[in-house]
Amino acid sequence: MLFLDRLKQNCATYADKIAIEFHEPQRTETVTYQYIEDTVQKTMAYLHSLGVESGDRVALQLPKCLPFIYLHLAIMRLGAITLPLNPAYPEAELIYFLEDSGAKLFFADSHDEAKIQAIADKLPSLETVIYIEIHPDDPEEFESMLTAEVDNLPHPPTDANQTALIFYTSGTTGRPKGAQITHGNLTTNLDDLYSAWGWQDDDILLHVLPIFHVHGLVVALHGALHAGATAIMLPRFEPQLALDTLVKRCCTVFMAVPTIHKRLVDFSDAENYDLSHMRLLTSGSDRLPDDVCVRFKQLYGHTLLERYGMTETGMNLSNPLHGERRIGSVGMPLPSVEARIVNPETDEPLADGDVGEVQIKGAHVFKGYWNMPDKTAEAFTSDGWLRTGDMGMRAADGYFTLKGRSKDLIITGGLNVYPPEVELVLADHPAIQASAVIGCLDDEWGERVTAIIILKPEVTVTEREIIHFCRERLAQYKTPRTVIFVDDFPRNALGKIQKAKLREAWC
Ligand code: MLC
Repeated sequence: MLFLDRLKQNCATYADKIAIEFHEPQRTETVTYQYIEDTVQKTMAYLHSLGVESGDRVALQLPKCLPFIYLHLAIMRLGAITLPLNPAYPEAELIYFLEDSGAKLFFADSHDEAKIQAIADKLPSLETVIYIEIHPDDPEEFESMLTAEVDNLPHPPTDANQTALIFYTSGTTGRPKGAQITHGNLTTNLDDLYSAWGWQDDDILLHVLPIFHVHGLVVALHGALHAGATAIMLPRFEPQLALDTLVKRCCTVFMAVPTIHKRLVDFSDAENYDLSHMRLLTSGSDRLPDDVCVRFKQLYGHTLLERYGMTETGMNLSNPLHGERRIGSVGMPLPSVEARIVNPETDEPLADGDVGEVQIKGAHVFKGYWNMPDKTAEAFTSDGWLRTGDMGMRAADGYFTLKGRSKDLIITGGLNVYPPEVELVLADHPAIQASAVIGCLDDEWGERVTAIIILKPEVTVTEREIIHFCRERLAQYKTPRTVIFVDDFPRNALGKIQKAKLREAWC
């Protein structure tokens, strides 16, 4: 049964049960499964009246809020495609995502109206922008836009291969690519996680992640709705509020990235929180440092369950719910996932214990990048394995361990940054002759985006100016935190910059 059908069924089975409790500083909004079903139907009718049809891309650049969730579910149920966008994207990135996806309809935060109007002439494909006023103290605002007339709605998609979502991922060689996630991909992965993580309808998830990524939207929020469970949502992560809520609301499940777990173990009042009622705390989106895992266990009594996923696939590997959660390992393939380690040059499988590229196969793997057939072809081997770009090894007992990346990807606070995207921006700076962007290890963020720069002769420019230049063109998390000026780069015989040597010298 496709995820959307299962959700509809849950809305009937658990009609009066709380599906989502959305906590704002001023108030908490509580919605039942029946309310979700009713509001999604009304949102479908509203979108339909705006001309949204199957296959259309509808962009959402909204803060974490209930209207985002209603819109997203209604878009998918109309057979259209949700395009979730990080609210941190500045104009230049926004233009690219909207134009590349060909979105006709865009829901934006009313606070961004002036910014979006200023770039309207650069968005020829976009037909309609709807500004939503997100009033934490007036939740009716969005609902008042909806029509009560819900007759004759189109049938939900039945084709598992139909695209449900496009997530833009940072580009390995330049511009970001739109990964198309199908209804079948979502369903397979949710079914896998339901059994692997023992989701139950009496689970209460504490949701602190952003909802414009796979982790927060698909794994956490869809996961709870798919299980008929309750999601308690906080607009953003804040250690004390998260811990208070875990305890007061008797949450059973928590999902986060290593930067968040690090902040929890560093929290000064940690020993005053008893989390013994919880059953599952997971970590993903970046490598969990061993010491954070060990300290978490000492302070909170739980061994974090580390798992491995990516935007293009959802979740691939996971430590077991019962059984050994091996520190430093991302566990074993989920039930419907095939994983292997290969020589990245030849795609030949390697023996257990050898380090090579992790490759993945399964019905959860995305169908391709939006309008980029060449990039899609490059992403797969001739026999259909996805090249993850992550290096790893498999132990004889089946546990996988990640060992870095074959590409120069930087992960900061659980968010991916590909250096070429930042280098492209730096190349536009009039004072810069050449740049190399690397990730330097960082206690809090995992890695810190660092730009090593060669200036043109006889120009001067400060670190601050370079950071400001990038900040205007890139989301905050992609903007270099440190800028280092050098006279030359270490290069190999082919003239390629040796980033490993730069990391050794400057990180
Ligand atoms: C915020 N900042 C970041 C950042 N997030 N910088 C680098 N990397 C990040 N990820 C900036 C802010 O803009 C601010 O900049 C400064 O850091 C301090 O901000 P903050 O208020 O302390 O940050 P906060 O809002 O608390 O956010 C930190 C965080 C958040 C870790 C809670 O980044 C987060 O929720 N990350 C989760 C990301 C995620 O969901 N990833 C999943 C991807 S899916 P300034 O300049 O103003 O000081 C995926 C697949 C899978 O990877 O397997 O899951």
